Amino acid sequence: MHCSLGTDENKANNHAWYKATCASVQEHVLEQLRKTQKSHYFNDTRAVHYFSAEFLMGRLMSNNLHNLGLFEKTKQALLELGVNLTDIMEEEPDMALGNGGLGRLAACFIDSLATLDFPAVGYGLHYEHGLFRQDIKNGAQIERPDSWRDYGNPWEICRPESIQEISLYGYVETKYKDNGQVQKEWHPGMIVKGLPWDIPVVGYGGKTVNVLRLWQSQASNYFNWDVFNAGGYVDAQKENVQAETISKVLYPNDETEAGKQLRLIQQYFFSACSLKDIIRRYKRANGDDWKYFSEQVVIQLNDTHPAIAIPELMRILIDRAELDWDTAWDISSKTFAYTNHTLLPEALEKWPARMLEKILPRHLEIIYEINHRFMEKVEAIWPGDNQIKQKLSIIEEGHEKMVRMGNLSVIGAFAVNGVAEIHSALVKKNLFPEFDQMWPEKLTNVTNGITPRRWLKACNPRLSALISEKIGDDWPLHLENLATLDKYADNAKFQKQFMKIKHENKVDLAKDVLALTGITINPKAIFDVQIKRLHEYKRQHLNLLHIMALYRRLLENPNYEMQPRVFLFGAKAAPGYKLAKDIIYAINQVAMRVNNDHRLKDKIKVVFLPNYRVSLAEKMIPAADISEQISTAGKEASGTGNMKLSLNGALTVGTLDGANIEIAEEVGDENIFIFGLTVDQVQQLNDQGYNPYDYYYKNKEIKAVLDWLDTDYFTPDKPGALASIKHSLLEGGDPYKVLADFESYSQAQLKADKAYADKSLWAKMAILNTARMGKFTSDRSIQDYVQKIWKLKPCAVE
Ligand code: Z16
Repeated sequence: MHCSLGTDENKANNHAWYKATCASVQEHVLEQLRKTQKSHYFNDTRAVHYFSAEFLMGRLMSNNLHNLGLFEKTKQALLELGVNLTDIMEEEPDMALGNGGLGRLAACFIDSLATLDFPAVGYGLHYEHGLFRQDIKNGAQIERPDSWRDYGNPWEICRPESIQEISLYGYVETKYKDNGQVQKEWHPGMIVKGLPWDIPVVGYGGKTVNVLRLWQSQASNYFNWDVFNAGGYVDAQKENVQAETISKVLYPNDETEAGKQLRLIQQYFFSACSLKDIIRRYKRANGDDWKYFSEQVVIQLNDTHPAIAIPELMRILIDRAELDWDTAWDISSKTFAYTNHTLLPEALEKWPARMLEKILPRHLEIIYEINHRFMEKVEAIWPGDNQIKQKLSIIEEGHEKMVRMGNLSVIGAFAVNGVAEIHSALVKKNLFPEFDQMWPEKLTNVTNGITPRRWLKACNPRLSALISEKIGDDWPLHLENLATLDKYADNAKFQKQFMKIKHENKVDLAKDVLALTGITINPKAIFDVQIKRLHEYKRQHLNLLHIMALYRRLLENPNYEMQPRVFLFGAKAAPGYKLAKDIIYAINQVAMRVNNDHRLKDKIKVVFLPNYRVSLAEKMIPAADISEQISTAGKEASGTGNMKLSLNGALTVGTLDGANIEIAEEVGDENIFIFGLTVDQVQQLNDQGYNPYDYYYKNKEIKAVLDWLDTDYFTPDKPGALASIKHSLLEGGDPYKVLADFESYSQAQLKADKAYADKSLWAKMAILNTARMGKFTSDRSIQDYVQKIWKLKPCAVE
């Protein structure tokens, strides 16, 4: 505090203590960072470069302290100074540089890479504003900017010595070399600077410290000189604004983003800066010889967002290094691997060819050439089959020519993976079947995982202590050891200890809920949690309809038997997603009615916690009894919240979708509440023609709750304010089969209710969930990537 803040402890507030503690911790971090970089340099190791438009890091203090093994010491030291570590950790803003699962997955993966001593760099964007802050006003979502760096970020290091410059716009000149060969030269219309900020990534055990390198865009003063000298001072400033807009804000859509120029520029900006950075480092070790590039460098594309890196590397190899096409393609296609995170057709990225031509004219040429050569391959396998050519082409011909980034990624990568068994099977069967036929080894699966350091050790200290007491303290590194807890599942004393901890966590959350919403909840009730982005396919409205059905049952029969239950929601809706916002509004309006209806005698409470984010997840997950994982089968690629909740002893009510299937395999069918249509049954229903009205007329409860939405019961003075939900489920055709799954969902909930009534049974099931989550450590995911795709060797750090 004295040396880095110039503040005296007598006048320090919590924020000053937070900053001072960071400064102290950072000294340890930076010393290990230096040693790590030295070791990687002298061992000249192959490294993975994880390209991701999103890294949802959350807070770093607690994680860094745990991973350095300094948590208890720091807590004690601060206590001696009269300061509470838990309080000052609340001062840290979340680094919310991501939307949801995809961004948080990237954060878990870099934690595991450092923990396992693999040389790795995360590359992304240094957004000035991360995902919007969500306020709830009169039940509706309001978005406000997230300003996570307003008071500085004590963890990040600015690296002006590693600035890169990248080009945009302009035109391509065709030239001829002395030997008659064509040489292309891109004359850019604009140059933008990329300034890297490094966030140290501390592995568990505190040995390896890798970096997350995030690029901030800046105007290039070099380029603006011309304009400036011509007297165009104001115009030059305009261009500065444009350049600095690139890294201003994270796009808040997690599944769709239609044709936004700035988004494409963001993607190219960080991909091109990162590639230049990699090439600079490669050349420092290997000179101008490209022969070893793909032996030293592997680049993982986190979805298609950075797929423009493929033509960018080709451009560098051909136009700059002057390699021939085949040599360049050989290098490039041995460098890139691609992870697919969704099958939703509206989420598969496509860019108008016209837009690419304007912003990246040379890249569009290269994409056409990649496609041309690929089409020859297709012709050789399926001679004369134009339908297959149309389907596999990178270029979609139509009203407007589009570039399909998914096809480009599969063609340009040596490996393509889905994120859970079922998802990868569907990627092969439905999304890319012909590609799978062409390259039977290319498509594969790596099931997602989560870091047990953040998602158990740091967020649930009580349960962590109990586990360590029973099975030793190496489970954060060897999560499969949790299986040893199996033998305590029937032990009455252990059950009591386990459930006492769950209760204490619920008491803590109840305090937070009261402080955040003014709603009082009973820690003895079932805490039923649905936390994830708001999406029709995730079916928060199925949960809501079931809550309304319970409400009706209780009104019709005041003696209706059920365990008291608190339904907790956390969800942000994309700002332009009308129905998602309507569902948030509906949850809040139902909550208002239910929570104030004394006839219910607190049997049901509904809580929507505003501004769901990583740090809020860390409070909700340890307190959850039930985990809602209720997506329409075939739609959720994996899910990762499902793993976090189950690891913390929550029982899943879920469909056979994504990683739920693998969770069920691990915990056993008797320790999970599975319901609903399977992927095949959804398909069948679609084939035979699905009519939601059948369910509306057949099931009285469904009809009653849907009609209820049409009244003003939940929206006094605003009749019909919730009608859009009913409309989407009836006239809208119910694309996500909410009504078809309602009955089965309701029965699964009934089973869960009955199970909770049996304290010992519930405790046993909860313990077995925790005990059987070993598979879902992100360390296992990373080992799978290393073996199947990256082929890395660990590199020890002193
Ligand atoms: C995202 O978070 C995901 C998919 C996607 O296309 C875009 C975003 Cl921002 C999610 C999947 O929906 C989820 O099932 C999966 O667990 C997660 O990515 C990580 O793979």
